[in-house]
Amino acid sequence: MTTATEQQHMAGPLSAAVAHLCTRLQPQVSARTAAGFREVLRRLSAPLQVAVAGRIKSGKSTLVNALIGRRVAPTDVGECTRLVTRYQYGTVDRVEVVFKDGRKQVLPFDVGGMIPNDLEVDFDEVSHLEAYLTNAVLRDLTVIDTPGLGSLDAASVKRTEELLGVAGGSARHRAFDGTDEGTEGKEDEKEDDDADLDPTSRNAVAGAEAVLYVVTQGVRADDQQALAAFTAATASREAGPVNAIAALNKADTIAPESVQGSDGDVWKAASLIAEKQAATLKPRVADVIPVIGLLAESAESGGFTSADADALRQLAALDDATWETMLMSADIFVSWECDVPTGTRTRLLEKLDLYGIRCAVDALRADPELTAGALRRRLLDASGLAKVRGRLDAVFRARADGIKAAAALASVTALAHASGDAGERQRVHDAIEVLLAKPEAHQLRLLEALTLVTSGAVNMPDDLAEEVLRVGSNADIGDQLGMKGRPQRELSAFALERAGWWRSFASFGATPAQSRVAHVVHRAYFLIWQQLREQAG
Ligand SMILES: Nc1nc2c(ncn2[C@@H]2O[C@H](COP(=O)(O)OP(=O)(O)O)[C@@H](O)[C@H]2O)c(=O)[nH]1
Ligand SMILES: [Mg+2]
Repeated sequence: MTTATEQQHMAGPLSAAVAHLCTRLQPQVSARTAAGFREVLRRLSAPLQVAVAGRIKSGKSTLVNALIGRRVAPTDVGECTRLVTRYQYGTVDRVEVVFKDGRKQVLPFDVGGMIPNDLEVDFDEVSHLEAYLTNAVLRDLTVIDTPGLGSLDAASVKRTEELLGVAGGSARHRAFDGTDEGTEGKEDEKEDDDADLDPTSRNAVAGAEAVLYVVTQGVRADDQQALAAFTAATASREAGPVNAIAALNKADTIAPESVQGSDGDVWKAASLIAEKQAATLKPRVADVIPVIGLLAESAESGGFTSADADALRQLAALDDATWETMLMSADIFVSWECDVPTGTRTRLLEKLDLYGIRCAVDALRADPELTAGALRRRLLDASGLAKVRGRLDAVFRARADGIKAAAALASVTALAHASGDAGERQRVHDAIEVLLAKPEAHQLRLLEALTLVTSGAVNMPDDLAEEVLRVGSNADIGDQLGMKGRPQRELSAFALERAGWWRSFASFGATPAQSRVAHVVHRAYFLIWQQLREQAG
């Protein structure tokens, strides 16, 4: 199983420290646990795994195509939309079907360069698809397309849950507290002691490390259910504002007149709805970003052609009355008497939908000289994709090291738990404690404390929870202290003051669970203070 991604370096010092721990522990644990550690090591050196999750038909695959910059994921119906597909970097474009028994079979792309919509294999035997693409975006991000939790098809839901590590994956949550209650996973123990991973262990290491939730405006009952199920599932793991962001997709389909304060503007309406959703999802998701996945896909993946631009130019020449009538609905747009062939109009609708078509024609009317390339860039701007990319960079890429290291440590603990050997469990626990006591690994403890608080596992008064969130989810000291741009001396004094406050809170007035978090926050402030002092020379 050698892939190009394996040669990649660790995301950073935290990942390297956890990798070192795995390597050191390997000779001291059972063959089965050691096999799990090998898998953890492999994952540590691979790019961050981001799952795109959400209700079926929310536009997940469309967004995946937009992000990768290539129309490769099948959208709408078809067998493959019911499968988990992992898009990762490779030196040659290739798709593999991975069967449940571990067998693999190379799958040709279809004529359009997409993953074929229907597999000519026994669908029930299929575990998932692996797509290797040469796209640069995938060098430090593996994107995982999921069928969606709101799907009515039980098998698709199961596949998604397995990927996210929901099924039986709760052991990961105990990563740092070292408590010892779970015994799940025992049923697999009687099997032979070969190096293969049992399902429990596989589950413990297989989950995605970060999540992009895709939501849409129309919140139906099953939509909310899917989100609730998903949030519950990920809350018991490491998901939190550090590794979960949300996109409000299909912003173009929002009727602005139904949103108070939108002034009839689609983007304003979308932003207002996104804000509301952010309040609902808070604090698990830091931000909800409106986006038009379809426009982004067409503009980014070569779907929008110069022939499309020519057709739009023709439409831009229509008189206002005709044009406004045609834009009233998709049906009218296609059926209205007009020189642009019906087939061409249908194609434009598929690629841009009415909102995108209106955008393009407005742009062409304002500037008839606009080239096809410039028009494509306008559409990309109108899609809002840049903001999603920016957030992915800020939230995931920049913190890949901490996220990956935390997920790996959680897996290591889960593996030791699943072994059912108390001695082994203790050895692993002790080794993790030694690692976490080092100042350079404190970031990991802080991430865990943050997750405990934001998931509600440890209750904190709102203002304190917000402070933990601020300190734990920012990389820059100014941001951590909420005092960006202030003089060093002020930062230093504040860090010291808060360090003292959290220490006394840990000793007096806190519950035992709060106290554990408080100690971590105290130390975080102390380390910040120390760092500021070193910087000051
Ligand atoms: N109007 C509009 N349609 C979209 C948008 N994003 C996706 N779609 C359409 O929604 C349908 C479902 O998209 P798909 O990506 O297959 O959803 P998935 O099931 O979540 O993967 C497809 O017909 C897409 O073209 C969008 O931003 N605007
Ligand atoms: Mg899909």
